[in-house]
Amino acid sequence: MSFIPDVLSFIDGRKAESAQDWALRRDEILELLAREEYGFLPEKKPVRISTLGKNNAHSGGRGIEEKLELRIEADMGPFTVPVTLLYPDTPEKHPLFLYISFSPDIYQHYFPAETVLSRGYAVAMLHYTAITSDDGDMQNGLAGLMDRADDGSGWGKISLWAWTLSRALDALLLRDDIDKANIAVIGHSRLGKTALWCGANDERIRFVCVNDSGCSGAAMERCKNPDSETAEKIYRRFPFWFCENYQKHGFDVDNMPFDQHFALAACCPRFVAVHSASLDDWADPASEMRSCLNASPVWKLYGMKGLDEGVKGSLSYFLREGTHYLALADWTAYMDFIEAHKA
Ligand code: GTR
Repeated sequence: MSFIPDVLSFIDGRKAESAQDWALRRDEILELLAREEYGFLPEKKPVRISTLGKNNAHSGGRGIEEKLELRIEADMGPFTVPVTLLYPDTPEKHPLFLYISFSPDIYQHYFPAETVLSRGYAVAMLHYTAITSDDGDMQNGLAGLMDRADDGSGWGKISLWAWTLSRALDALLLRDDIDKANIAVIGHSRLGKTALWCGANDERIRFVCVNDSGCSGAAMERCKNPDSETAEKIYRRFPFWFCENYQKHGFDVDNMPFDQHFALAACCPRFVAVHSASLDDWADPASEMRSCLNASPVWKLYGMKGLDEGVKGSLSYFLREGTHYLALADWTAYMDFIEAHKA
């Protein structure tokens, strides 16, 4: 069993003992994860959003679908990203899911539109490769228009996708039909890693829904199931998801100054739901749960419950039967979690 870095211990050895201490320790953790794993997020940029079209009869008239265009003033010129906004055709403000999606189409197997609408939620969907391609082309899409540090700590693609979700939120929060206190972010697999990193950084997001995110997501990198993905394996196949500094850690996991429970803890004192699938050995459910347990002490500084005190904690873990997937059962459990902790 290798040494597990303590989420509460500052780099200088002091221990966070209060909510005030945690705010500082959280900054340290975000800096560490940015510099050593995902790469630093770009600075905030101005955005504008416009409506291109509207369908008032989504899901048999239950929902309204708006086709939006998010315009980001990137370092080297403007860039536009399509956003699909779906919301119930009812007068009250809607809690919002920021959903980073594998598909450009809102009609897709990972998204149960009618169920989500019937529970009163709005969903803003961004298609991840409309932001930048899922490969090592650092000139594609938005990536080609953003400055990037060349010292090994420049943003990887996960950081750029996560950052764009926050820019979409900048614009969406200006609408008066969104319940600003109840914003969630959700993503599956590589986009679960993205949702986690976005939620860790963006304090406007109250609920961080991390689906089957595995390696470099919710799963601890130390002591993994040998059949699962490790930092070394992921860096060999997908170096562009990360910053270059991550490579050295992949080959020396036992000595990394962090592990993935740091990313979960960085969401505290907000709310995190980690989901795994029982047959998803590659993501390693046991390591995803261990990470929740290791992050839990942080919530106690706020008088909140972590995972160790039951599923109604502010950090929750859910194991769905089945394979790697973002299922209706996952969405339902995320919405139950949100309803238990709504502002
Ligand atoms: C796999 C990758 C995982 C996971 C998955 C996905 O190939 O090894 O880390 O992200 O892709 O995103 O579907």
